[in-house]
Amino acid sequence: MEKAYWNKAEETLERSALRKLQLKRLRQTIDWALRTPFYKARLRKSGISSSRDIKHLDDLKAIPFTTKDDLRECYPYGLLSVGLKDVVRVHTSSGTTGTPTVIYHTKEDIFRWTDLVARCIVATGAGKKDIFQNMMSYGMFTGGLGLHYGAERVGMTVIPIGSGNTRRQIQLMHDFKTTIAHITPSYMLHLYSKLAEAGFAVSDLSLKKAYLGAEPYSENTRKKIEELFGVDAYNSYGLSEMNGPGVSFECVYKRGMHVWEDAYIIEVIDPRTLEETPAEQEGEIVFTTLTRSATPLLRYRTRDLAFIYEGGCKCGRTHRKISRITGRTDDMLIINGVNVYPSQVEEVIMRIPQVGTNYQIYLEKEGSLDKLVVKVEIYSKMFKGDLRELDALQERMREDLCASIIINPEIELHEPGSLPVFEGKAKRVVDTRQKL
Ligand code: DLL
Repeated sequence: MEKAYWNKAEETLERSALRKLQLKRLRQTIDWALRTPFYKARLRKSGISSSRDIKHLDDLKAIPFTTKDDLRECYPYGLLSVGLKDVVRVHTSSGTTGTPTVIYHTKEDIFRWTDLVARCIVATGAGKKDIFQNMMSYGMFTGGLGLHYGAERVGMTVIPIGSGNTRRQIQLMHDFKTTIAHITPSYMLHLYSKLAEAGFAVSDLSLKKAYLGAEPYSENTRKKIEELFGVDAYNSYGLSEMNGPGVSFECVYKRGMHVWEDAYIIEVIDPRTLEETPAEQEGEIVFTTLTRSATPLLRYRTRDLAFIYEGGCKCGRTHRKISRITGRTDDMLIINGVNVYPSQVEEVIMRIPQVGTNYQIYLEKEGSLDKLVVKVEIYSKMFKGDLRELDALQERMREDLCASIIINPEIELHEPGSLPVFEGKAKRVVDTRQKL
């Protein structure tokens, strides 16, 4: 396989040189952080009053974690480390669950972020000849602008349509012969269910790759999307606190996502003990920014669960890889005392071929007990067949799920297009249980 890089020297930097660079950049980041009211107070408490107090990378571990709540308390300017005149862009979280979190960028910060995104794109084998349809929303959400800038830097032809308006998406994909879609996995599945209605078949499109991210999804969902569209689907992970997309992306070997370690220090911790997990063991991902001057973040707890792969990659990149995100410390459901992650449910149902493109996990109270209902859309041809086939399918799903999550769910089979659709991040879980 041909090895293409955006910046070979940076992407294949020898590990010891990479660590040296991390230390240099960590010191710089500490100096930036000390200019913010929040970190000035916090770092002084940990005995750090200048970057000279950081002698080794391990000294980072003496610094307390930063949490989403810290970011909220700092709203709006508590984490700004440069003068506002140097800020060229602001991104905030949606703020639907309280005070938003805000991240500022200088011109150089945006340049460096864009470069990371360009690395990701080239790592998938894409380049100037590609037609890139950006179906992630633009605006405060980082998915749209983040990839947009990177795609332009690489020199691809960008269609900045944003999310939604499915018919138009399909029409433009056809007319402009789009080769790469940037999209959430749930919206990609929805798009498939609308193809025929829009008067097209997959064979009318020129799609070669899909960049899927911004929400959790299973390996079986990736496979399904690859089969339905005949594309190579790449996993893309990032979060607005770390700029957005461009933190971590799969290369053509698709075994884990490279984390750009010259821009981020990654740690994996046990969320209960806060100790580092042993090699290749799953835990909560913690990131420290190394190249963002306007809003440096030290040891930010993402709440996302994954592990770091040991060893190198056939692509030659020396930056380590993380696994698919298996859940979040805050999305675990406790159903009659049993811990269940929504991703476990998706993993099981998406390997059943009759399952269509949408599903929902529904929780309700039945007396004093919790009841789990999994609502699944299945292909319409199933409803035209023998009723016994439907019963058998329902039973198989129930058995498979029961074996995986140790809960006996009720399965509801739905016609295509009947469950709620999301053009951005999907809301898969509806929990109607009274929270006491
Ligand atoms: O979702 C940034 C992004 C945009 C990533 C486009 C990839 C593509 P936020 O809105 O801040 O930023 O949401 C970040 O989404 O902490 C994860 O819980 C989840 N997430 C993002 N990518 C993935 C992924 C963007 N590939 C939060 N797999 C993160 C699983 C993901 N979860």
